[in-house]
Amino acid sequence: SLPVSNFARHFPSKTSIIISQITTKNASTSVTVNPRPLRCMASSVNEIPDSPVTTRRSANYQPTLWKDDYIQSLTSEYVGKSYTRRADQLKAEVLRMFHKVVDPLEKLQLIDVLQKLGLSYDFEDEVKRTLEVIYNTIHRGDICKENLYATALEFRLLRQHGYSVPQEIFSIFMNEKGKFKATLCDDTKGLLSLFEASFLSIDGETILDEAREFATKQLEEYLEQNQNQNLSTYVSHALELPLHWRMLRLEARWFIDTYRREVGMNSVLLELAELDFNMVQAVHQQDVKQESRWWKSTGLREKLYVLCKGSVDGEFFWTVGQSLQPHFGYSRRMITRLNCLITTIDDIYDVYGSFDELELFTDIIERFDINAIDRLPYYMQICFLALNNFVNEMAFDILKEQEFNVIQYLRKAWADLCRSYLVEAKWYYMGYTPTLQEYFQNAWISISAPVILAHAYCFTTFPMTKESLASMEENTNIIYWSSMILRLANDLGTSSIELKKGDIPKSIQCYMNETGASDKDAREHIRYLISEAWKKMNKERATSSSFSQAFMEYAMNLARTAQCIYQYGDGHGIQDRETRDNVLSLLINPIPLHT
Ligand code: 0FV
Ligand code: MN
Ligand code: MN
Ligand code: MN
Ligand code: MN
Repeated sequence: SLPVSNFARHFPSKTSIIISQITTKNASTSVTVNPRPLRCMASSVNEIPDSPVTTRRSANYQPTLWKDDYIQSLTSEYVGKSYTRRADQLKAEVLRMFHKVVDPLEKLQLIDVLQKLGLSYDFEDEVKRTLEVIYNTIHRGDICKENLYATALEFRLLRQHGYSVPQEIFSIFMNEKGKFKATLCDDTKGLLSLFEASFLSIDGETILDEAREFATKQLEEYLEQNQNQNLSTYVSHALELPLHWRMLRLEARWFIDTYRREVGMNSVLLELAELDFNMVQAVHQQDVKQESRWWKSTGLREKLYVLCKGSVDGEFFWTVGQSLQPHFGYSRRMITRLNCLITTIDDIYDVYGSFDELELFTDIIERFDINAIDRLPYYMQICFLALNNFVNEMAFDILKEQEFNVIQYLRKAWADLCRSYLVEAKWYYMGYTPTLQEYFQNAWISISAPVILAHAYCFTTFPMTKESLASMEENTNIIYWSSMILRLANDLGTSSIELKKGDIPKSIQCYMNETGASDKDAREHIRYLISEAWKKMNKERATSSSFSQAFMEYAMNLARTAQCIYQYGDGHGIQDRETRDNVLSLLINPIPLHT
């Protein structure tokens, strides 16, 4: 653990070290450096340290893409009776389809398309009933026979919906040596289906490991040889990120465009998907407008004199990844606030605050001691009160709705987060490179997912009781694995920039330091850890019964959102072109209707 006494010798409290010029280390060279420069001026706590003359570091984020004025100007025509009426007509038609289709494979395909179009939440009952029937007849083998595509589709959908289907369902496609048969190499559609199915594995399922390896290799070869085939669009999309790891709403936006061009597509499904997407977008726009107003009213951005990451459109993008259904407006709005607060406080610990300030802030957060806030610098007072108001408001709403008080539970989650932030700040000032294991012990908390999921738990658990809180505190596996994926994906996307700006070594650098691996190999290792973490998460979902389905979906969606946001780098802090396009297509631009 941390040699605190050693640390204290380097940095006695109430030091006044002024370092005006921060030297930046080149991230790709050595990462183990001895005591690092202070990141800003530490000042005695009685001064007002946030006056503009104080030399503080700023994270130098680009100005937020869209200011509040712009967000307030968003409008959508997709509100009102005429659209709801048309959507209801189309839904009725889809329901009739469910009854008309008798072939089990066709039913599975219908469910698959509905899910990819982002529509399945409207047909939960039909999907459930259909899969129940299919599950009960699975042993008859009348769906799949020797059809790899159908077997894998069935496997994926059943597992996704919580049915236990053994991996041995794929044995018939393997030879005596336990390898997939060479005759499958030309069945690209089947291989694609097998590839997607393999991501529902839990650890120890070697047939599925084999399946993923085999399918990946064959699909990569297919792509090399067939650039312009219709199927290659799907293959390259899958190889980029499997369906099980994708952010649902972004996938829907992509799939609608792809499906439109497909021969034999169903125009009823397409029209409903386009209409529904736009109508849900209109609901999301209202949420983001409301929360942008809230964010502006806290004044946090102006008070910090820095461009911190918090931009409501970006935070809301996270939110949509986690909670997309139109009727979850309250949780979406609160989670957006939560994201803004997390991002701001993370930046305070990472770059903005002096170490003395951070220690004090952590101490006050641990007790949520409202009486002590006069000891904080002004910008931290604002921040603490904004956080306090938020936590109180949420706890109040839950107390009112559920007659149960969660305030201590939420406060504890924040205290844990800030304590983990402080550990990283200490490491930073010590120039300390932890072992990978030591890093993870802290980093799964400092990524903030446990705080997010603590709040989400309150939205998704009915009734909220002493027992439900206890079972949450006993069984933290799903939270742990979801957090780990967020952390690992974040490190892949952000650590190079973070190191240049001055930050602690993240998982990639800890691993390099420990093993002597190259940056490339370390990243490969981190991606491997992500896929292992998914297996653990799949297992939790399959075996733990104490959580609501909604909560587990939430935990998985958080991981998915992270993987999409950090796919091309730091899509959160930097807002690269991909992120900009994603925000535009999810929140701003409706799908042009073709009817
Ligand atoms: C901070 O990213 C940040 F915004 C996080 C943790 C993403 C998840 C948060 C929300 C959904 C708002 P950054 O890379 O700065 O995090 P670390 O922990 O590396 O400082
Ligand atoms: Mn709908
Ligand atoms: Mn950070
Ligand atoms: Mn941080
Ligand atoms: Mn990071």
